[in-house]
Amino acid sequence: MKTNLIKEILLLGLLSFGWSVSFADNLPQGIGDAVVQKMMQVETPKEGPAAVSIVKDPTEVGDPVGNRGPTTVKFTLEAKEVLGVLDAATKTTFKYWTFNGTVPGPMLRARVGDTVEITLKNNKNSDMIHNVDLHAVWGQGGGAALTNVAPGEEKTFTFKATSPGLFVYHCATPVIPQHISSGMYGMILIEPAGGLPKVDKEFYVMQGEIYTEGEGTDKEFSMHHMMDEDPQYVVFNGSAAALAGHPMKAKVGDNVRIFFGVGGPNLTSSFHIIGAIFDKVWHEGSIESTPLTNVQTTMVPTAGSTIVEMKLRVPAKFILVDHSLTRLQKGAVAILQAEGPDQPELFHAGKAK
Ligand SMILES: [Cu+2]
Repeated sequence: MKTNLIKEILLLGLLSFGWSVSFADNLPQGIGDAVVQKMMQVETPKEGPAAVSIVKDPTEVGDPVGNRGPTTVKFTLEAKEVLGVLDAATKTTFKYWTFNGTVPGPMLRARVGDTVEITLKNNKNSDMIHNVDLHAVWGQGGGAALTNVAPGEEKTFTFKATSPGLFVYHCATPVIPQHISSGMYGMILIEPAGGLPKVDKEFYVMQGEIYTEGEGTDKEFSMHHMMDEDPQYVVFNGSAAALAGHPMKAKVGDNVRIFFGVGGPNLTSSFHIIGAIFDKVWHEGSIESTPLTNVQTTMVPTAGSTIVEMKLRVPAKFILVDHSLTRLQKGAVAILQAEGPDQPELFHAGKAK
């Protein structure tokens, strides 16, 4: 956020367009290395005396359902209000409202035909009432009315997973966009019969925007900016540039699947990975549809999702962005790092051989 770091990431991203070079390794000797090193240093979340990291580890994707039949599955979510690190580079904090202490909340996985029992607890230290609306639900409010919980309370409801897909869940307590913006969103994957095909790596990334005011480093929620749909931060997994400092790692040749969703509450994402092409896109998380193939950028609406897959063909630090790139400067950036031998038949410096 308005830091040299973000500017440098943006610069590198643009360099990789304009000069047709990879993110760092093919930059002039020393420049790329220095920037990456700086990025690693600066973006390591520094937990202050009170603020904690709320960043969801993108490798925590839940347990695949595999080939089992329908059963009953039970999930417990806990609403927790925590002072979190909003931007580690500037030591900025924000009072997040979360499911289970992270943004996004946990990725839940069930199978079509499952009976799904959802328990929502509200931590006794909370100030607010919370609830949960899951878009995978056929039922009033997606469960919101049945899960209104005051601090210290818990409530349970049960639904039938009728429809496969990747669905957003979020708090739906008024002012609803404030609860979402403050971090109360996540996704539930309803897998089709037989489960999803195995891939080498799966990742879980969600975009959201945060509306803040205040001159110091302790930012407060801004109703004014939210009503204007004018976010000060746009983030992947809750915190500015957090996933740039902690790359998602894979190897050249790996088939990678990303579960990407938008919590919002207001912005549609133009999801793109700089230096890569999506082999397959299940648009809007519609798992049983025929995927789009060979896609550069895919639109993901607020409270919507996408599933993308690609084989990582070359070593690179691939940069995940919302290609409305001003939002990169507001914090929406992540790195998918593929390690392995160079593939000069696909990509190399200099003239064609
Ligand atoms: Cu809430």
